[in-house]
Amino acid sequence: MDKEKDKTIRAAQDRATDRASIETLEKAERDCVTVSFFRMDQQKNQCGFGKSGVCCKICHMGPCRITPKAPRGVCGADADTIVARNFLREVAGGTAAHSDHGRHLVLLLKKIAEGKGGGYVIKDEPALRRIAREYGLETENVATQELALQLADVFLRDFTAQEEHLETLKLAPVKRQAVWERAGIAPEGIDRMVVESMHRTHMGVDHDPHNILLHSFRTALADGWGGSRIASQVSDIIFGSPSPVKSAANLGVLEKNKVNVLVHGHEPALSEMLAAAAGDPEVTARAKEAGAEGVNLAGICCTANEVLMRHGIAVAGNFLQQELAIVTGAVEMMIIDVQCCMPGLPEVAASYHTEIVSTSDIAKTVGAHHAAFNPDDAYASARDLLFRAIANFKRREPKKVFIPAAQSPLVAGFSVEAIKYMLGGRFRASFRPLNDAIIQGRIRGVAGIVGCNNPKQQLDHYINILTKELLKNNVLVLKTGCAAIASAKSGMLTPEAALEHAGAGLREVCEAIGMPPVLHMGSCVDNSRLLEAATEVVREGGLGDDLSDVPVVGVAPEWMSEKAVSIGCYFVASGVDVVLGNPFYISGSETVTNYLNGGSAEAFGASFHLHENPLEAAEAILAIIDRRREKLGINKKAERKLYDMKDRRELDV
Ligand code: SF4
Ligand code: MSK
Repeated sequence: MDKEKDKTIRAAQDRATDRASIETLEKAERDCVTVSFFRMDQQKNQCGFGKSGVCCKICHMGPCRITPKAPRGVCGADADTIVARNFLREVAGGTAAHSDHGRHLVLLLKKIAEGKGGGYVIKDEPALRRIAREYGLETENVATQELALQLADVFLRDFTAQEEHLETLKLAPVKRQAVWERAGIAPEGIDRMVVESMHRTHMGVDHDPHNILLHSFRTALADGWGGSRIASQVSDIIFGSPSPVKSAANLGVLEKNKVNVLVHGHEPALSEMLAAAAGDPEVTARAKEAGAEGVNLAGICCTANEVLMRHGIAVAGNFLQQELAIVTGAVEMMIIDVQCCMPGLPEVAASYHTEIVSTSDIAKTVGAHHAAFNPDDAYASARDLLFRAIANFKRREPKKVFIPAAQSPLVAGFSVEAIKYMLGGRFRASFRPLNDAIIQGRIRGVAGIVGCNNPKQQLDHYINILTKELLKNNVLVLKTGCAAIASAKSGMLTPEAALEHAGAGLREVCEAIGMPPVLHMGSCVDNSRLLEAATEVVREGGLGDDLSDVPVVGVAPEWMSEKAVSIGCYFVASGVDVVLGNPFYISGSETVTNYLNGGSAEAFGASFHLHENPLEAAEAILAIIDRRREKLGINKKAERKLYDMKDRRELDV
């Protein structure tokens, strides 16, 4: 594309914020390689009907587009029905993705329990027993394998239940469970919710926008409290519960003298084995024979978050950096599993020596080498992939290599258990100190900032501006997914960041505990950990008895995927307001827009709020937090006074 001729084409600095991305974007331009940022330009003037949600192609009398002159589709559906149906289909897509990920892990847990787990074992037995107790299973004198089998069966029933509500819903505050019952949105089996979504949105079925939207929330609950929660819990049982770990993030973690292998996607099963195999002496020896110093394993997107949280493996980048990593010319292999792996990867890789390897039979990519991952012999599969990457090292072309220097140190690994331990120590592990800090006003509230990047926005810009503004205002920030990686790249995931960016109260808490003011809680499915943390706050007491009471807000600043739509919906249905940095495709229906952006508060105590400017978003978030504090009667400035001897005498103590 000719920048001189087309003034709408943005410079690299306008597309990204971090040095590494800017430098590799410039290299992509020099190398004449097309990445998502440039394809975004090619897609300019995106369809207005699609953006407003009024395009329907659910049946073959259509596609129909609603306009003032044609206010109904061929079947008679109006904008409200069409927009609501499209929205529900997005939620169903997101729920299906998270939950199928969870299902794969439950099936692996079952195999381990039956003694057929290949190289996998239960790494975190205390987590198994704790979680089993949460679901009411008897754990005393029950052998590990037996308990794992029973728990796997509980989880599998949550997928297949036809008439019973999800067991996992019982982990929510009792008052919230009653809200769901009252609204008629307590979900039955996860699979049933997704199937019912597809049924209801088939031509000629559910046409009432409110009824459709209620099912959107019901389906999303089957994700957040069901499939995603199960995925996080089973990952902890099999691979170990995360605890604080140091590492680094950004493209600078690639190493010039090593065979660079990137894991990308979401499912941790293979990447866990790759993490183990990367340290195998035979692998290192093979790398040395090939002229490298060893193998450097790093990650992209949420597979990165999974191996970061549990092993401290470095993160090469977030969603929009997946192609930029290849543009460095220094990646021997990118191993992809499911979700968020761009189909454009092989085309970018064709300009370099990188091999893209797909590993899941449900996620093949044209132009990638497919090496189906065999969980029965996972370690061998992992080693074979590393050997293949090593063999590719000789094809690296030094003149095409440019590894940006930028990388930032980070601390990640904040599971709910780890936060409890951090706050209270081994013998008093609890959320009490956090609740007290919120009640006293040292921490004004909590924001969960989650989600992706989107080339419609400048990479990481909104996320980082918003995060800094919230920290300045004493808001503790919890993060997952690519938003967490954005913070990692900008150096916000270190305890030192508190000294620089946090307001006085938050800084005091962070310094006392030695924690970063931004806590990385994991991957996209780990958004369920945010709900778990909020539930712990409710249980601890003093901040209301429902999630809609707690001064907490969810934010999806640069989101792009259907999973984010589902996440937003399960936050709102759980009583947590959600601020979006870019809009849903709903503007074509006032009914749908009004319900999602306000009306839902009547039933759930929370709704969506659209703010495309990060500073306006910060203001809105603080206003929501303050409203909740006001309701709790704790919205007073903390009076903190250090007493001198005169004061003490006056107090007569
Ligand atoms: Fe058109 Fe109705 Fe068919 Fe949709 S379902 S494509 S609005 S006729
Ligand atoms: S990877 S869903 S781009 S957060 Fe979970 Fe990142 Fe969004 Fe994918």
